[in-house]
Amino acid sequence: MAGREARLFVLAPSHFCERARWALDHAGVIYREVRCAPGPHALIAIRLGTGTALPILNTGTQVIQGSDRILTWTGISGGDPDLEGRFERWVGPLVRRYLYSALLHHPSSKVREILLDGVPRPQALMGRLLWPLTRQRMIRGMEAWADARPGLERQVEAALDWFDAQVAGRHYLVGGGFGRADITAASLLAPLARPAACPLYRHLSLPFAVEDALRGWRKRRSLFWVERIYAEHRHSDK
Ligand SMILES: N[C@@H](CCC(=O)N[C@@H](CS)C(=O)NCC(=O)O)C(=O)O
Repeated sequence: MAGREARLFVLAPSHFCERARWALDHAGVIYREVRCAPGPHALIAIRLGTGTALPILNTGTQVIQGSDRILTWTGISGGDPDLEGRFERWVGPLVRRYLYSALLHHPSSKVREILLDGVPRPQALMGRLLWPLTRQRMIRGMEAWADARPGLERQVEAALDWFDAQVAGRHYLVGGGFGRADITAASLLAPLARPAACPLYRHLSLPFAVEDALRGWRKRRSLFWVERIYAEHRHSDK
């Protein structure tokens, strides 16, 4: 990577992007975060990688797409492929779908502003113009329909029941030290726990019923664990 600046392409509030960002920070990688607007992000991702999903890390010599691959590239130990796979395929997408089923239908949610936070001005302008279309695509793509929310809430409860059991009596998920499984679980649950290190999640305005659910869940062992792991191990304000 000598002489070339690594760049991490993200969607600002994405928890998969936070997983990659945390891994890079923890591994001490020097990089610049490049925030993309939803909509225009697809062109950037296609140009760099395959498909439209972020995060993508461009090290200067390599392009690595996906938070799992980026974590692997950092070499951080303490992985648990089964648990991380469940987070990647089940818990992460479910948390996202649940929150977007509220945010994309709540006029004062500030979701568009949060998605455009820190995006360079010309691209943010394009993101704003394209927003009605992007919003529809997001709803369709994630099946984040407003009337799906109660069912999704029950599914999130079930996921938290499962993870409550995983963290019972444990400080870390693998062995006696902090590692990649902890980064995976904590980052993908961060939108529910809203730790201080993730200020964007605190700026969203959620409908009362969702705010109420989140308040109740914060007392759970799993989200308490997320808050603690963030407080003890997330030392960057990026
Ligand atoms: N498994 C992937 C998931 C990445 C992902 O779903 N990224 C979302 C943001 S949370 C995204 O870029 N969505 C827009 C798109 O796919 O076009 C990873 O770990 O990176």
